[in-house]
Formats: sequence, C-alpha cells, structure tokens
Amino acid sequence: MRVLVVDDDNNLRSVLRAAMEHRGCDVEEAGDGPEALRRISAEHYDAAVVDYQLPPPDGLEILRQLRTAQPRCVRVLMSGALDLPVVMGAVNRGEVSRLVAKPFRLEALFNVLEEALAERGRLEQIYGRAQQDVLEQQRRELDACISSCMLQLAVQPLIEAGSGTLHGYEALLRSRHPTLNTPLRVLGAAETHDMLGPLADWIALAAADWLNKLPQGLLLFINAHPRELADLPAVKRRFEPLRAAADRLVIEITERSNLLEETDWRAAILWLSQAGFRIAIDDLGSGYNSLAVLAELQPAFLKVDMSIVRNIDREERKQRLVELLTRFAQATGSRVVLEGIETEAEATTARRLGVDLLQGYLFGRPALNV
Ligand code: G
Ligand code: MN
Repeated sequence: MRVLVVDDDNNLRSVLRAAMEHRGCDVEEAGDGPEALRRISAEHYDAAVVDYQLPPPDGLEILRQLRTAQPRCVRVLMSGALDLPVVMGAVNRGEVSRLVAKPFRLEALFNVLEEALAERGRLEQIYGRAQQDVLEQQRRELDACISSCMLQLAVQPLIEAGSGTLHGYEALLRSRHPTLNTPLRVLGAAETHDMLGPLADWIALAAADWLNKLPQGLLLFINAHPRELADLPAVKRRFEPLRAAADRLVIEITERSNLLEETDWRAAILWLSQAGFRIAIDDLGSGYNSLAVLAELQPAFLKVDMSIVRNIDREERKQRLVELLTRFAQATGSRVVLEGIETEAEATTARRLGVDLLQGYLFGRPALNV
C-alpha cells in the first residue's frame, strides 16, 4: 500500500513513516502544501494522511484536490481539537474520508486507516457488481436487438444535382428496441460488446434485400464502422454474397472519429475495391481525420458533412471549401455529395458550386418503404 504523509512537523513525519513502513507500507512524505500537491500530481496513492495546519495551501485544500485527482485514495485528516468546527464541514462534504484528532495514538490512526480502506473495498465491490449487471443486461438487449428483427434499414434518397433525378439511396439504421432505440445507442453497445461484426452482417443482409427491391439502375449507400474493416476474413465473408451487385453498392466510411487512424482498414478497402465495391468518405469535414486519409482511401464519393452544408447559401467560406472539393473530385474522378440539405437556398447554392449529388430532408426523409 502506498501512503502519502503530509505534515510540517519533521518528528511526527518520521514517527509515522517508521510505523507505517514497519507494517509494510510504501511511504512518501511532504513537509508542506506545495510539495504535497506536486507528489499528488505525479504519483498514485492508496491513502493520504494529511495535517490540517500547514502553511498554505492547508490540509483541507490538499485533500480537496486529491479527491478530484485520485478519487480512490483514502483521505485522512489530522487536526487539533480547536480546528474541529472548520473541519467538520469538509467531512460532511466528503472531502475528508476520516478524521483523527491530535494528539492520537498510532494504533488509533491505523484502525482508522484500515476501516476506511475496508469500506472502500466494499464500495468498489458493490459498484463493480452493479456495473457488471448493467453490462450483462445490455449484452442481452443487444443480442435481442440484432437477432429478433428489431432493427430496420430506412433509406433516404440521393438526387442528381443537375437533373434532379433519383440516383440512389443511403441506408440508415433504425431500431424498434425499447432501450437501444437509436442507431447511436445500438452502435455504442455493439462497440462495447465487440459485436460490430454481427451488426455489420445484419446490415449487409438487409442491404441485399434493398438491392433486390430497388430498380437496377439505383445505387445503395451503406454505412460501415471503421473498426469492422480491421477483420479482413469477416469483411470477405460478409461482402462476397453481395459481389454480383458490387457496382450498385457504395460503402460509406465515416471520418467522424479518429478510428480510421487507429484501425488497419487498408487490406479490407483494397479487397472491397478489387471486388468492385465503391467507397465513400462520410461526414467529410467533421474534423477528425487528416487530408492524408482522404488521399489514401481514394473514395469514389466525398460526402460533405452537414455542418458545412448548413447555411452554405449565406457563408462564403463554406462555398469556397465545397468548390475546392468539387475541383478535387473532378481531378480524381470522384463525386461530391452534400448531405443534410434542408432548404431550397442550400440546394441552389450546391448546384451552382458544381456538386454532383444532393441528400437531405428537402428531398426526402429516411423511410422504411419507397
Ligand atoms: O453520418 P451519416 O451521414 O450517415 O448520418 C446521417 C444522419 O443524418 C441520419 O441519421 C439521418 O437521419 C440524418 N439526416 C439526413 N438528412 C438530414 C437533414 O436534411 N437534416 C438533418 N438535420 N439530419 C439529416
Ligand atoms: Mn452516411
């Protein structure tokens, strides 16, 4: 056990250190407030035994900061009887776990420490069990959600900017589960429980249904989680059955997290491209990834994030940015999609800037039937 002893009385510090080391503790000392704070920011402690009367910052301030920095650390304050009225407030606020009144017998201090550590152990055990219960329950809910038809793929139209004709749809996850009832909750649970693979399998099956239902000439865009690309054999198994329709399926990879930089997606993207599937970079401009990712992914579609599309008719800089992207797209043989278009003014501006495809509530909400 690692203990920090803070007191400006050198004698008392030495006595405490000797007694604690005798009991097998690892002891560090601080003779004043600033030194105590330095140690707290550098090291972790199981317990701190701190004198109240110190040149500022006093013992209470040290324990307050210790509580924020190391909530697990047991905080014992030593104080003289005259300080008690001031100190009781801190005890009641939970800044101090235990109080020992000076002068005290060493036995008394050790009893207090042991008691506080035992209590921390009990609390952590209760908390740990509760957390495990919540996780197990969520896992059961996720299994139910994926396996018993509570998920659906809604589709939202993508329109050709020039002609206004329908180009295809983006498939968006919807959930009828009572608690995992938004796509973000389902995805979050799948991430937690390492179930992105089974979820992606379900999405691929549902996408196959949509491809069968939709007219031959229309594309289907689906969203893939960057992490699911790390498992190449799973990607092959999942997409092999869709290969016959590869030219109609576009796989969107979001840049709305730093996952792309953490995951090794390269082999999967290579296999998918060689199999004839096309890649879209989703939420472009939401600000997480470097342009290097854009260059490396070689997407066929650049889907510009809604935050850039919003009010684009009124914001010059957004227009310049989209112009830049359309030029990049032309030069690299890819196409620019603006998503989240809600007003005629946004759509008109997008067309003027030479964007290829438009998507958003203005043209249609995600729907379960088309
Ligand atoms: O990250 P991605 O582009 O896949 O997410 C699209 C999300 O944005 C979907 O949840 C969809 O319902 C929503 N959406 C689609 N069109 C619009 C729109 O015009 N306005 C807003 N606010 N949201 C939209
Ligand atoms: Mn998308």
